[in-house]
Amino acid sequence: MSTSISCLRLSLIALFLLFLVLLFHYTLSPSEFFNCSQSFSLPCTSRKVGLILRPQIPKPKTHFKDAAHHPLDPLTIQEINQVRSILLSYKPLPSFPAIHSLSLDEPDKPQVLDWKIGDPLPARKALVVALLNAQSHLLTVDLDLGKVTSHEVKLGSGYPPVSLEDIEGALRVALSFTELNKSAIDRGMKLSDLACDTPSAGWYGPSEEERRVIKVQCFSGQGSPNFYMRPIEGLTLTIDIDNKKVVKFTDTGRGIPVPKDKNTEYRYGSQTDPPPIMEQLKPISIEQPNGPSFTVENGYIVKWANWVFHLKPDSRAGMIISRAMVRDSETGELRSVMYKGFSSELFVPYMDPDESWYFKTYMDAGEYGMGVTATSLVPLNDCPRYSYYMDGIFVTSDGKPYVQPNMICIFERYAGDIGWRHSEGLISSLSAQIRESRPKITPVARMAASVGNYDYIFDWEFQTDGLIRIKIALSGMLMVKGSPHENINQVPNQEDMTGTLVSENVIGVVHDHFITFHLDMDVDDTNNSFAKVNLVREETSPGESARKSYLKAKRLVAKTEEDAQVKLKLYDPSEFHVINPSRRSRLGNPSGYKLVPSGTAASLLDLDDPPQLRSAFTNNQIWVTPYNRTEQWAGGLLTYQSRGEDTLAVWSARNRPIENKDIVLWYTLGFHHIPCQEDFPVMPTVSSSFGLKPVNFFESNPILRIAPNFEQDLPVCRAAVSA
Ligand SMILES: *[C@@H]1O[C@H](CO)[C@@H](O)[C@H](O)[C@H]1NC(C)=O
Ligand SMILES: *[C@@H]1O[C@H](CO)[C@@H](O)[C@H](O)[C@H]1NC(C)=O
Ligand SMILES: *[C@@H]1O[C@H](CO)[C@@H](O)[C@H](O)[C@H]1NC(C)=O
Ligand SMILES: *[C@@H]1O[C@H](CO)[C@@H](O)[C@H](O)[C@H]1NC(C)=O
Ligand SMILES: [Cu+2]
Repeated sequence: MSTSISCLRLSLIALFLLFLVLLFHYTLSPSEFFNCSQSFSLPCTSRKVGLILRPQIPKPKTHFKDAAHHPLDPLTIQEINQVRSILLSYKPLPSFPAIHSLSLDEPDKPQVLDWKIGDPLPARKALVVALLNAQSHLLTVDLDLGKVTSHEVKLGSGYPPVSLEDIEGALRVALSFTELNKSAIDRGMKLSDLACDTPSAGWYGPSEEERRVIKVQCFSGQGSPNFYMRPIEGLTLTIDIDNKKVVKFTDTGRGIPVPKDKNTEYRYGSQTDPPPIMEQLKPISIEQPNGPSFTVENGYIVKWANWVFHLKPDSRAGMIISRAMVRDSETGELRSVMYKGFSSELFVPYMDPDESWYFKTYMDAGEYGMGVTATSLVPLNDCPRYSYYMDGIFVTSDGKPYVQPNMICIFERYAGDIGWRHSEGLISSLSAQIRESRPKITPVARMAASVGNYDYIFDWEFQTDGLIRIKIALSGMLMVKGSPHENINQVPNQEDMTGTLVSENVIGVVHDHFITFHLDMDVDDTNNSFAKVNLVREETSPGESARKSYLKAKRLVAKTEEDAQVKLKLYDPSEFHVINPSRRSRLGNPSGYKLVPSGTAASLLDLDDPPQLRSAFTNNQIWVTPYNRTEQWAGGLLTYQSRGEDTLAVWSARNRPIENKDIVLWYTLGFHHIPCQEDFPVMPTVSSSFGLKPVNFFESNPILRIAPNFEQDLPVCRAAVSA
């Protein structure tokens, strides 16, 4: 939601970066899995095998010797260093630019598709987005040739994501600005009491063009780490990032008290109030005495049951899933489902036109980066025992690599759910009672980005029946507004507020979250079509039937991009299939995967509102474009202060043919958020998910013959009374 890094967090991050130079890595190797009990008739106690009481401490591992094994593997530390040295001696740049993004320039799709294990890797290339003298440079560095092979100065609107240096610089400018000091003192605070964050400025017309600007807003950082609940309302600085100057200072809201720190603490170890009045839970965890069933090979290839996919961290998207393939359980054939899937952009507009609020219309991936803000996951709480942790390798603005440890976790989920079931026996004519049921066990790849106050948890989950579920959960802190009111009976117009009073003097402002996914589906091959299967009501003629009406499924294959711009409608429903017209089942149905939407909030802003122009990719929930390797980021490559010239909506307006072509499906999952008191001082997670589900892809239920769970197969692990 908001995106901001406090002074506090900054110093933490600085410390963190120092740490990262040490290049620690944590993994869990198979040898570390303790055998629960070899003969499953015995319960496994900690006395017997030491399983329970052994803390799971991930082991540090260096990445210095990492090498790429797959065409899509992210750049290694050595490769990043090599890019840096090539750029250092690259003459056309008068000095070393600020690196805002440096990542693998993926080989062309046909090269990746043709590549087989054992083949030499296609040329390793880096795509660098850099800033020099306030101009964006796009450079391709070929590591095999050892040189820059393309160099473009980007004119037009938009800048790359802000760097940590930009944020630090802006905060330094703000904190040395005398007016801010004066405002703090006038409010009875010291400058050193403040925690400030740096919301992106959006784009609101000519006064903010031709220079990179960022806002600075401050909170009370005293007495509680949860400064987000303690805004100094109405105090906003606009900073010119490159010229390091305050270009605007507004200080309204002197009459609004800074909310108190009472009840804002959220750390377990710092609670002074008694624990909640509820029965305590007994210990619960799932046991995997033989370790999990997935493997991670060569760093980034995940294999589990019938699935194989490439999973990698990305500074901007967070996680990227590539080459997702499912094995046909009948034929053994490994079949392509999706070439690439990732969260391409987020849009988080706040609904308050006030001077200190109108600009809060974040595009978190392009303005900050979902990967760089995804810090280490917490074992046993963010991810269960037996998780495998993957590190991100990213780049600082001076072009040096650093490691984001434990950024992604992979684990198997068994939440007691059912994979399929049926029972018979109520009708006496059947001789035997039948009760057939299968457990649903899935692998999950997870990361959690803390973009300032808000936390976004992304899960990619794969099922044996071929379904892929993508889940987003929101947590963290609300972005709140200071208010003179302590109770709604003091509010003049309490039925018509821009938010909810969530604590004394604290309003949780209404806002939306939209997460737009790039889903390059390759169902069985690259050439696919998009079909809307529309449910339409048919009326019977008089006397024809006892029924007056029924539904028919009418299939419409989209010819061009416009046919595939979809606004979801409850009373005019459709299914959305990506089909391969040349691959047919034995019954003649085209092989397909359908998008199963949910969490269907749509943006209600005026289409000409500047934030909506920039985030026009949320004008529809579904779009389909022909594959184009440069069209990856729904809000444009250069999103910061963009004016909406390079969005998915602009690309789609070309109305290119999309039938029986390599196509990309785009889906936006939305949330409206009207805050409530339970969201204070930290929000319990709210989640929503969508599915990619096989339709006529398999000949029949692909998990018909999998075995059920039997008591004797499942060990029971008991915590010992004493170790
Ligand atoms: C677990 O059991 C396997 C197979 O019986 C054995 O090879 C392995 O050494 C055991 N591991 C531990 C940690 O006891
Ligand atoms: C803020 O103002 C106070 C009072 O004028 C002064 O003592 C202090 O040095 C100032 N701090 C900064 C960082 O300018
Ligand atoms: C995909 O279709 C195009 C024509 O639209 C054709 O030229 C191409 O060979 C097809 N590719 C595959 C892999 O079938
Ligand atoms: C690919 O996308 C870029 C950016 O939208 C565009 O300039 C280019 O014309 C596109 N190429 C094709 C073949 O559509
Ligand atoms: Cu929210």
